[in-house]
Amino acid sequence: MILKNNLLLEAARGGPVNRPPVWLMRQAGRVLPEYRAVRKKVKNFRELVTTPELAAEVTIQPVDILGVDAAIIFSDILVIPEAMGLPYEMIEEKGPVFRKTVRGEEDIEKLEIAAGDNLRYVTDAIRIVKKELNGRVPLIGFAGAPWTILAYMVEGHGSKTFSEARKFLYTCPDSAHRLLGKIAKSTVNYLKSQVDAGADILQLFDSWAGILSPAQYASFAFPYLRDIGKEMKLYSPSTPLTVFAKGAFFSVKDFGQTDYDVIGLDWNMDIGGSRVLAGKNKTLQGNMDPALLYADYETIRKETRKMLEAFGKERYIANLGHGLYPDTDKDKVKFFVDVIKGEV
Ligand code: 1CP
Repeated sequence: MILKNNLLLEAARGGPVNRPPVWLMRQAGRVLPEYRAVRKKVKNFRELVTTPELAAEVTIQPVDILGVDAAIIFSDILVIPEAMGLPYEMIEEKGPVFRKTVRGEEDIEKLEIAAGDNLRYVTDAIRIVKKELNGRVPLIGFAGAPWTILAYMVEGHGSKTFSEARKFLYTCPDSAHRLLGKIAKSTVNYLKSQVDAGADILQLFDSWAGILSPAQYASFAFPYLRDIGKEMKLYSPSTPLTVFAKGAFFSVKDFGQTDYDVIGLDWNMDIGGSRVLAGKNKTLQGNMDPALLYADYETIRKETRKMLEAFGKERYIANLGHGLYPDTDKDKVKFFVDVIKGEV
């Protein structure tokens, strides 16, 4: 299907664009009253994620309401641990909790390699979204990076330090590699099924990249992401790939040598320096501090224009440096998008 708004894919491939595309991490969610209304109709987060019609509805909301240049499929990175045999619960205001965690070799042995069909509810939602969008904007598919998924599987819940997960890397390195290998295989199966269902571009979220040392990242995180990139490029050369390794400024140069087309930056990273590290053939995505959106309109305009200037028009996708905070004013989110589009 021909896309009416192809800005995101053009920018990802390094083609000419008349302005940078914009979308926002966590654009579907509690900032939108329309999302909260749908969320109220279901028992919990999982029901929303596993009901394709509802997941599709909240995926499209930000395209209609905020005017962003892409939709991202409404799901969570934690559907992979669940498909491998570790179900999660999403506790309101707190985040995910796993009843069972990975403690050692025996637990890893029991985990399954997820195949596309365990996650049919996601691919069904993708098919509905693609049909309903009818080519208006591209659809982003996604998955968590193996290290970030391991962190939740071992720790069992969110954490500022993930010290249990980091302990696991030092105390059971061989088991960690076995687990990472299983997660990576599951992730490739899952991403392939998303492409088959119609995802136009894929993003890997390594949200906890920045808590590893460069050496640990080079051993336990980077190679798995690199290989996922390689496999996905072979599987679908026309599907652009994005990697977002939050906090891992030390990884930008290495990702510049991989099959990823787009490198996501958070607001700790220097824009000019990252361009040099990533190299000419990569597109950068990011990187506004989501806390800017608590400021007054004039400050939002000024800081956003500064960001646009620093990145330049070429090979750039405007976004935040991490997900929107749920208590952000929706009008300010829309204003940020409109400044980028040159409309205000
Ligand atoms: O209904 C609700 O309010 C629950 C909040 C919520 C939402 C809306 C969670 C719980 N997940 C999501 C959806 C989600 N998660 C999307 C949807 C698409 C969109 O961006 O609009 C995406 C891409 C994710 C990915 C995700 N989940 C990441 C990677 C990105 C990031 O934020 O770093 C991570 C780390 C998660 C785990 C997760 N899910 C939810 C929470 C609160 C958390 C973080 C928990 C923690 O602090 O460790």
